[in-house]
Amino acid sequence: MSKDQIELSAKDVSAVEKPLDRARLIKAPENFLSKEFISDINKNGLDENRRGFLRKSFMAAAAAGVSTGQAFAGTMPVEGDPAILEKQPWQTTLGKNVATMPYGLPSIFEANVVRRELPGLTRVSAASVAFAPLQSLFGIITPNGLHYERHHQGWYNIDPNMHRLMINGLVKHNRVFTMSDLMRLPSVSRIHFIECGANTAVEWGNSAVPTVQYTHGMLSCCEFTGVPLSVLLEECGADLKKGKYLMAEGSDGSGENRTINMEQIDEIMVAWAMNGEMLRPENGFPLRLVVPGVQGVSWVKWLRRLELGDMPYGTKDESAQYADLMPDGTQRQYTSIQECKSVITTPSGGQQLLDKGFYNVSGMAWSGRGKIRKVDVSFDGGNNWRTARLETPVLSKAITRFNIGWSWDGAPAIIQSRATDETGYVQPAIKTLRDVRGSRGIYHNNSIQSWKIESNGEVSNVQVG
Ligand SMILES: Nc1nc2c(c(=O)[nH]1)N[C@H]1C(S)=C(S)[C@@H](COP(=O)(O)O)O[C@H]1N2
Ligand SMILES: [Mo]
Repeated sequence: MSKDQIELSAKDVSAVEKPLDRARLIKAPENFLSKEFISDINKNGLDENRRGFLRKSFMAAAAAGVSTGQAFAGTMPVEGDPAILEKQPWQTTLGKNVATMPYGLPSIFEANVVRRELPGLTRVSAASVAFAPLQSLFGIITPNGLHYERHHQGWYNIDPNMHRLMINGLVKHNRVFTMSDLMRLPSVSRIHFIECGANTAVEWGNSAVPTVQYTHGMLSCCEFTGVPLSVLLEECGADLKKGKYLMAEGSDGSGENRTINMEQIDEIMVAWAMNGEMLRPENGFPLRLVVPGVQGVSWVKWLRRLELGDMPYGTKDESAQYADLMPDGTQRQYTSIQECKSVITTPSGGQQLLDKGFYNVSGMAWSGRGKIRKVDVSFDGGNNWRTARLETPVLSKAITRFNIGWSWDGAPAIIQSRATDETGYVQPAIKTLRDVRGSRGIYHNNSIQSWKIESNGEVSNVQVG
């Protein structure tokens, strides 16, 4: 069994702590909204015109003397509310000095928003996975401290002065670059997602884990800065006629040698920065490969060597891991592109809707083949679909944020999202994927995720169709 194989039992699942990221699900009063209005939102969404309509109905209700203290997304002032009437310490004392926190940290009230290891997934020595808390993220950028982590042999604090990148193979001149050499070259900055090929592997089983952090949290999206691979290869006089494959090697104990198909060369970068600062040690400081659209394992961290060759290298790591064992017994290897996928992150498993009424349903969509064209959302287990609003920017091979208004009537519901990318490819149902892949593979699951909402508002992980 490979290190990435994920095994879960019922016992493990109950041991998984439920993240209490519930405060984000704002209790929205319902009596203010008419039945017709709710059904209109659910059918047609909430656009600018309807927001105007909403304001008008609010004023009409006020004029009619109807109890309207309850605004659309807020609550009625409570008589004697200390949060309004009493002065708080932050109004009556001095604040902290500027330099008390030279490197800024999140509010202490965000202490629950952390990367988590999956109980039940065995940690093999220093090899490990920590999942990003997708349920607590906004927009499309993953903050550096919450980027997921996947190490085959732990992470290191590498001294950048002692770090070298060697380029050899089918090149005129073998070259060695120091970090200072690299950072003098023309650089580019691009926003891209990275997703482990084993992301959502647990869902090949039977909705084994409770939260989106564990179902989809081997996913992040950042702005990377570095030098395009093409610039480096030109420096070395690469033979791009013969050199069709690149072997990337990391400085860690695992080496993580991977063959990369040179068809992707235009977009590949050798990067040192992530979201405006140097890479974090756990994400490859001082240098990592960025291979947009391709599964995380090819994004070799602590990058020390690139070799240009005329055949796939077939290294130990790539023959054993991230290859899909197909029903006919063959292995689908070098399946590197991460196909179009999406997931609703709010509301999602482990959260609870506090009351009936309006909610902003929000999620992420991405495709290794380009831009997201469309995301449809179903609130009835896939019978009816409405198109969600895509937030800008919609970038190629990056996460796209989608939002859609929904008014929950208090009845049990199953919510799902289904993304389509610019090639026209549509994210499949789990059954469709199983019919092709069988039950022996664990990687590359891009199927539709379903969340069940109970009548008490609790949200859990289920599989439908
Ligand atoms: N050198 C090296 N590179 C590596 C790995 C590793 O263990 N060693 N893990 C790979 C895997 S499997 C993934 S999914 C990504 C994870 O990147 P992250 O830890 O920055 O999220 O890095 C890849 N690059
Ligand atoms: Mo991975």
